Amino acid sequence: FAFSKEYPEPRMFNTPETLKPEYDVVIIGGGGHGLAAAYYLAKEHGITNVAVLEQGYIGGGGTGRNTSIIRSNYLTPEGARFYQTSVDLFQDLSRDLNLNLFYSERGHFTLAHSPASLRTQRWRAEVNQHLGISSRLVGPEFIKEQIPEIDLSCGGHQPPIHGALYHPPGAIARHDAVAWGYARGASQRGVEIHQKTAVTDIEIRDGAIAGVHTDKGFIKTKKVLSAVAGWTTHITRMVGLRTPLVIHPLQALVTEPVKPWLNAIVVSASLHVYVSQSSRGELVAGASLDPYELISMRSTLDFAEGLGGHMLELFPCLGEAKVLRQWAGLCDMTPDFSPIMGTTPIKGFYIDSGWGTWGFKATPVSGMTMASTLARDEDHELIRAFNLSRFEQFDLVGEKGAASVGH
Ligand code: PYC
Repeated sequence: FAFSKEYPEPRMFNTPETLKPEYDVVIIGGGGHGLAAAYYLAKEHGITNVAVLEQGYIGGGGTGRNTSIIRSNYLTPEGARFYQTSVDLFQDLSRDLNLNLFYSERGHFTLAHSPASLRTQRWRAEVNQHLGISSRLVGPEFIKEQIPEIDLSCGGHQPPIHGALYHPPGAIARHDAVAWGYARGASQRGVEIHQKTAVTDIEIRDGAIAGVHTDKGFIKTKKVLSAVAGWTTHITRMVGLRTPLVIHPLQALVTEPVKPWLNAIVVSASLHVYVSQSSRGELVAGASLDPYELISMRSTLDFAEGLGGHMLELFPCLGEAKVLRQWAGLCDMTPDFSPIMGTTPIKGFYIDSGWGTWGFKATPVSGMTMASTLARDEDHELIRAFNLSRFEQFDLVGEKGAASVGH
């Protein structure tokens, strides 16, 4: 992907020094979701008088901290349709953004270590196939053929691998580049991106959004989108909205880079491991959520030890691999493992949250659907089921295809 003449300097995005007194839309959060919403607002709806406010730097939150897995093998019809639209958008995104996102289709294996788990994976495969999603049950021979380095006996320390749910379109991408690409595309269309700009309060008059207070002054606006993984409850308190969100850290690590050997994305819910090899050669891996509520991005030895042990049970060849770095991100967890998206009881206040452990893969579709929702002031049909109101209507979307969580 060469930079074309159409995309002259600056190489990535404009960084205006000062805020304007008024915008049509203010987006709080310069992660993938906020930037994607800004991009589609400008590209699809011609709404360009938009400010994205980011308290840190773009892509520095959940977008840059996830393990970059993209898949659509979910279990609810609402979730599967939504994430499949995201996979479709991702497949064309490098071309759309004119930036190489290193999108790489790898095939995604969810391992089953017991007959009971195999039954669950078969159920998932049936639901996926019914919804037109490429996904099937495979046996140990197929797994070994595709991933010769795997130890199907798990070293005898864990129940052996009985089979897996195989999802061929499962992919990874360079997550930072997704944020940069959306930022650049939005900026080229007139959106302003203000980093190091914190929102301190939100002004409501007569039940409608009137403006946003920031550490750089007040901005008038009638529409605000909150797209701030980990900080949603901080923002919703400013407008007096209650959500059922609780925040847990999720940790991850990468090893030193090694020659490419692991093609697939491998997930074992029983061993609390998911691992893939990045385009740089690092093994990118993670486990379950930390089991306590906490707003902190510290990482722990406990996590690295536990994950390291389980990775060796699956891949004994990693005995000499060194961990290069580890980190944590913040997850807004919902009780039903589906996101909270769309309009709210406050006129002009929109929410894109509850991204738990499933947010990166939804970046394009959340941007597209939230942009439509803001432009039309009506929930896009793909996100209707995810509206905050489902919690008072007892109409949850129990998503058992979510990863890194205990169901
Ligand atoms: O949804 O595939 C996923 C995932 C993997 C790690 C965290 N979430």
